[in-house]
Amino acid sequence: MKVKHIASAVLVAAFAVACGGPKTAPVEEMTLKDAVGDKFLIGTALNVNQVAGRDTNATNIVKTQFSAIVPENCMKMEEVQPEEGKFTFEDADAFVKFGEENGLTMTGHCLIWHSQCPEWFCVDKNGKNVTPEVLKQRMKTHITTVVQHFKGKLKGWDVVNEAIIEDGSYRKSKFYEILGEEFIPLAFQYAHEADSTIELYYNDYGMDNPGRRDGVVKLIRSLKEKGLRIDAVGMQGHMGMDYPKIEDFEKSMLAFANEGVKVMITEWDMSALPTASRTANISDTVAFKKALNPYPDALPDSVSQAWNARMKQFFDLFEKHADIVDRVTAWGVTDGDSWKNGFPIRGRKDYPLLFDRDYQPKAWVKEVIEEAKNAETPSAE
Ligand code: 9MR
Repeated sequence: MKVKHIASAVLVAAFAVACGGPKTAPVEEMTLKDAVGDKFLIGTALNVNQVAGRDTNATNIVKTQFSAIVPENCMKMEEVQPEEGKFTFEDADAFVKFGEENGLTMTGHCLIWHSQCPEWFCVDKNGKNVTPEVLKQRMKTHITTVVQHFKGKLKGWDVVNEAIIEDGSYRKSKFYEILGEEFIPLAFQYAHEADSTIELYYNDYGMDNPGRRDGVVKLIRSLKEKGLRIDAVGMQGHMGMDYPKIEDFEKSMLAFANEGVKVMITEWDMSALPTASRTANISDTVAFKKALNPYPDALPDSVSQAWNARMKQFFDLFEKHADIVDRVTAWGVTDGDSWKNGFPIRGRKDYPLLFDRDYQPKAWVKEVIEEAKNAETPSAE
């Protein structure tokens, strides 16, 4: 069942009407989470500055506009177990404290991922791959310790991140090299054994791709056939102005839901810059650099309008499928926080998030709030 978010502004309005107050509800204060209501959780990733309280403008946005949070980095493998047996939960604990103090639903990200995995994890002292038995033991210890540490605090975990590639086959990571396909069911099994109440998710990017879509569908089926728990698929929403196609993204949402899991739009951002390959050479020429970083001062109106329209189209898609979507999470609070400023080319200025560098909501966010206000405001007759 979905968590019912109480729309504070709507409550104020109802109170005013019940007390014989003005008929026009004081809905100016309506925020994004109020506007989304109980359709799905609306979340954001938090970075360590925000977790440490060093960016109060951003944390004020989080407290008022969002109903859910996920740690951008501080629960990843290399952060919580940098050396074997040495667990460090300081930042992650601060994240949880912030979430608890502000009544936010929290997701853990992530238990097993080939990236941001500490170097020691899959190799022995000589740098050789460990045996399957050793890797299983290390996975079990990591997952058990981390899941149990946060028991009762989080709603769910991204158990495995980014393990299927575009042709639907398995990424040839160290985990796959050593354990084969078995590493995924094992990770889900260990997580469930550590906390049988916690929701378990598989999370990946480029989910509009038909090959990856089929691969993930197969994965869900195989986990279910083994009797393992999987509650949702996280569809990372790293987008650009020319990808993904809405229809392809929608097809994947429906394909996953059809397998009996919920869908979460995780890591949502949309680059407003020209799509560049990560192999592009920034040192090429001044003209080349300018072409790839075309808006170092501000986004021109025409680009901003196109960007806002495309974000709104995707948001409308998520609302259209609110029956299968459990959460929509932006990958950062403001444009200045986004990893997209450094990827795939360092030093670009991008504009991919829901709030700008001045902590103001983007036009499409205001539009969503306006639409909700109009739907809630009693008519003035
Ligand atoms: O946003 C994260 C960035 O700060 C880190 O440097 C990066 C390291 O790989 O990870 C970023 O988040 C990633 C997420 O954990 C998994 N999906 C892709 C995200 C963007 O790279």
